[in-house]
Amino acid sequence: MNGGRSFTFKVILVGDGSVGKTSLIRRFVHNKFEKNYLMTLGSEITKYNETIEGNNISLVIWDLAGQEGFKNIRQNFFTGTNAAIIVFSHEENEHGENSLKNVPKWLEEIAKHSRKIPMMLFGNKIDLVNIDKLNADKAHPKSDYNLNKLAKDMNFLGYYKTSALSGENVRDAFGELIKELYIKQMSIFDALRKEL
Ligand SMILES: Nc1nc2c(ncn2[C@@H]2O[C@H](COP(=O)(O)OP(=O)(O)O)[C@@H](O)[C@H]2O)c(=O)[nH]1
Ligand SMILES: [Mg+2]
Repeated sequence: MNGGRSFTFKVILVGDGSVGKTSLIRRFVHNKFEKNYLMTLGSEITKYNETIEGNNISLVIWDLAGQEGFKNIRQNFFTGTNAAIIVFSHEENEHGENSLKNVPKWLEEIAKHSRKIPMMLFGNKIDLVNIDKLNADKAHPKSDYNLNKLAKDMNFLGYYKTSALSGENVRDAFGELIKELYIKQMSIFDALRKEL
């Protein structure tokens, strides 16, 4: 019997400004997309609850709000986090390109501040690009081939192409992370139970 436990996981979203972190959280938690909203300074916290096999899973999702410079992020943003999502943008301009180039910097920042945690890579704003065209050229830095390889080399759990605007893959991508956190937690419980 595993029923009725409650687990709380802290998940952080990082990535350059404007890649769509806040929009992804809104899409996932409220199934909404808004073009304009007020940006606040600091970090914003959104709660999300789900039941798996009769167990209550609470995600506490931390979002950087308007202070995405690597150096500016305070320690308590990272402290105690159970998972991280690094977001870049697929938009085809300098901002989009830089957001991908900065992924290793975000990874370093996470490694510096927290222990080894599950991480996912989201390539957002997929609605703005022609994915078939990207994938037709395997050598393209943003082809599935190259980004899956990058995700593997950097020890991400996986790479997901998302759109907060259309909602494409958002539920699946967050769902995969929740499943991973849940399975990991349950295996710890099972190991402990065997010791008793
Ligand atoms: N086309 C498109 N625009 C998006 C998407 N996600 C976010 N945006 C827009 O990109 C801008 C920045 O989004 P925001 O969520 O504030 O990014 P953040 O700074 O990383 O939190 C806003 O104008 C959003 O409406 C997406 O998937 N597709
Ligand atoms: Mg934001």
